[in-house]
Amino acid sequence: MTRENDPLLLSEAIRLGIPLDRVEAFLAADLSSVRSPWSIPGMDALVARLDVAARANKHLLLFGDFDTDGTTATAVLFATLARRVPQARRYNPWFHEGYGLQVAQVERFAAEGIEVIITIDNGITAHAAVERAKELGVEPLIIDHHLPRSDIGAPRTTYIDPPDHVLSASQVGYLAAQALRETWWGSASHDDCGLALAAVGAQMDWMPLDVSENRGWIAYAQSLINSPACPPGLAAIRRALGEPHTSSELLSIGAPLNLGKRLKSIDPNLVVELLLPDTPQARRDKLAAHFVSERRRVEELERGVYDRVTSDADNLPSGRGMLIYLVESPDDDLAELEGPLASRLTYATGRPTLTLRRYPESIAFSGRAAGTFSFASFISDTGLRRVVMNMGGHAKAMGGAFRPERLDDFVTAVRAWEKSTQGQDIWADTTEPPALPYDLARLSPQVAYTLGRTLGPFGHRFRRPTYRATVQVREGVAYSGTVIVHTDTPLPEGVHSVTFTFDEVHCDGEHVRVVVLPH
Ligand SMILES: [Mn+2]
Repeated sequence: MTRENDPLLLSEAIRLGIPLDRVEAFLAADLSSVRSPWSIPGMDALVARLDVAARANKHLLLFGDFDTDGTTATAVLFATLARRVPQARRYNPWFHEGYGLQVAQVERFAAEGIEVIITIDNGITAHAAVERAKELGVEPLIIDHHLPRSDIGAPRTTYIDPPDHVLSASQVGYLAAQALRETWWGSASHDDCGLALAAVGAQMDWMPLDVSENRGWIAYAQSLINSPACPPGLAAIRRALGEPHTSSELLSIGAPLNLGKRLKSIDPNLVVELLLPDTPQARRDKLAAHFVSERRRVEELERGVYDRVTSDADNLPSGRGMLIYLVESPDDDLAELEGPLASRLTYATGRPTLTLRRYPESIAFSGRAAGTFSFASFISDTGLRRVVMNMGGHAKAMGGAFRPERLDDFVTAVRAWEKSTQGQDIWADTTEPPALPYDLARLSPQVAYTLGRTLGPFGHRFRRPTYRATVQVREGVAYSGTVIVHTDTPLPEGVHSVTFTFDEVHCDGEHVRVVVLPH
């Protein structure tokens, strides 16, 4: 049976709104889908400014972020910058410093003799820091993937921020590095190590998988990571995890690289060190072992919170509107709980979710959404901007903070924004979807894998659908036809009609293991 004739795939394609003549391309995306760096507006100007800086031997500093996207982006771009400008420095802020380039940091770097600051995975909303840099004679260059403010636009300096907003910072950083390699050494070809690191950032940063560029990029990276060409930093993480290969998504590798965001005690600069090409093997293994054991500690600490939130979610009325959830942290070393919890609540309810958490000086919020929903108008809303200290992000994931005494004002502003957007397309598919009868027995590995990646944890572009299937449990193993189904709660022996959503799909090309969340 060809892919186009697979009835399951056809029905999915129709449901997802993919034209039938694009179904094959939908499944078969490869590296040829990756855009040319020069197609990104502003790339010429950015590369020209970096070239001038390199020729003048300027002191450059690459300023990243503490999350996986920020650390992989920094590692990818810094490897190229440092090859041409040996005195180049890098800095990824600790979680406690807050997100994005700030005035005080600019002043510190200027005093240390830095002449050019290149931001990556931040900067497009750092207007004050950019202005301060210019006052101090430091040139700010911005490489970002977040949405600029719709009211005041991008800061007044050289920047790239692809306007389609479907790439992670690590991918944009990779493309900038590719343009620089071509300019400095005449090589326009791909760099496998950079592609693989950038793909991990893309998966961890919720980049949409209905975009063939991302599927092609990630599928290629997946095969690289399971080959001897695996970047050494990722190979070290895999050794520490005890995983001989990565079964499907890049998430098990990506999570330990996110520790700068998940634990207050982790320095994200060490994560970048792990990923850089010149780090000695023994040092790499030591860092990887540390990150993997700390990651396990995070999982342990968070388990209680997740259980509570999940059981709360069962009782949350589904319906329209933004879900606002205030979470308590069980441990002071835990940094960002808000984002992962918002993701879970979005999956559980289908509603765009804001998770709030109290810190001593502020209440932080993190937003996640699926389906047609976009945070674009939320991020730029004047009423909300009057209440928050900072706010930024992209269509499906965003964050910010406000002063603790403004909690009521914040909720009021959210509801006012919600009212002002009533009837808009963004709310179209945030209600509970109907359950589809889904014959898993007919699920070919290729189709399962594609659907799992498109609809699963990081395919949030689509509303996660609910499925019904018959599952048979024999000797403790659950099957639906030839597909092994792994559920969070074991099912008793016998035949069951299960309603579920995809959580993960693992596929080695022949066998499929579906991890489902019973609905
Ligand atoms: Mn980031």
